[in-house]
Amino acid sequence: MPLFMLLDMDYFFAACEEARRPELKGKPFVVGTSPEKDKLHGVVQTSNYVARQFGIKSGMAVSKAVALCPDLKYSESHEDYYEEMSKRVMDIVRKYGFPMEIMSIDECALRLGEMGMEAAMRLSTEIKEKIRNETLLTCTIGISSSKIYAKMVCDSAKPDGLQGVEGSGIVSFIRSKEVSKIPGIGPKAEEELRRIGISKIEDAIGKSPMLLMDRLGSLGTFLYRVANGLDESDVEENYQMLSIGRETTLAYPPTKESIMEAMERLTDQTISEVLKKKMMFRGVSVKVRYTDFTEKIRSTSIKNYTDSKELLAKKALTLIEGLLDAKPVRKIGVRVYMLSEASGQSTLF
Ligand code: TTP
Ligand code: MG
Repeated sequence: MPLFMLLDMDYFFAACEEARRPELKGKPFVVGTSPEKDKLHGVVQTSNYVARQFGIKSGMAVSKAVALCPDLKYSESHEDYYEEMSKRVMDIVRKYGFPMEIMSIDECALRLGEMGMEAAMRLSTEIKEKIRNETLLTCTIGISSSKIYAKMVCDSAKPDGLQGVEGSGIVSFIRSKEVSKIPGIGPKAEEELRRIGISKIEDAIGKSPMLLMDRLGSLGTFLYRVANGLDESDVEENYQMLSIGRETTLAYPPTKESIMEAMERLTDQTISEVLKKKMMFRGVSVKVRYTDFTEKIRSTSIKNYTDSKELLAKKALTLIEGLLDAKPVRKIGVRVYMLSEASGQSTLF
């Protein structure tokens, strides 16, 4: 059975600040959205594990966090620096050469294949050490038989953890957890499920897929599969090493028009770069970062190599359509991959 690895950085933004300001280590500490002098108006982006002991959480008003912990240290957010640290971490992981999906600024998944649990654990130990040595940051790694199961294992091994759960053990590992521990099951779905008597994952085991689908649509089918140990979620390779693309941060609040304008600009810039490098591409991907820093990437492939701006624009717009309604968007990116030299001879993949 193939294995999957999910790696998520521990208290990422706060850990990045601690890495360059060691005096913060061991003290309760948050990174928030407002400037230092106006911190009480901000929202907590993340907190270190000392601050979490006071009940402080991401998304909480900083004023409330300070009320919970009067000695709380605060830093305003430095997004460019976290991006840079993220890139360093992702580059370390990518060099191992496994099919890789970057899931957010601090999280990625690898398809390890049929290597066996022992080798997967050894590899994970090595990756954790390398990241710690090169960036001073810790992460947690979960290994299991699908991407979703690996994520759930990772979540419960935090912080600075490493855990593997083989295929046969995954149902007993997840069954006593709340349904909200399944990535994708949010507060609305949780409420809907409570109404039919499901609050823990085990409550969903054996429930008819029809009933779950009736209540939650495709999310119901997903829950049925996850709860019964049938999930096969795979790594969706994105942002390959050999790729060309551009990203931009949008003015707040973004409008449909400003997003479309930015998309046109990014498409133009990407194609100029493709033409300058005398390349053609078959893969197109689009990335959206929401204001809460979660990210989504959608990719598609084209049958034949191309350098057409119109085709790129059409594919990129179709991909981004599905990503705009969920939450306010902060940043978007367009990227092409599966590159080939325009002479048509040598393929780089
Ligand atoms: P997470 O991985 O969810 O959280 P974390 O890395 O801070 O802590 P953990 O050890 O539990 O993984 O998110 C990654 C970064 O994204 C986080 O450091 C800050 C940012 N973020 C926000 O800005 N707002 C939010 O609501 C959340 C959840 C995260
Ligand atoms: Mg994290």
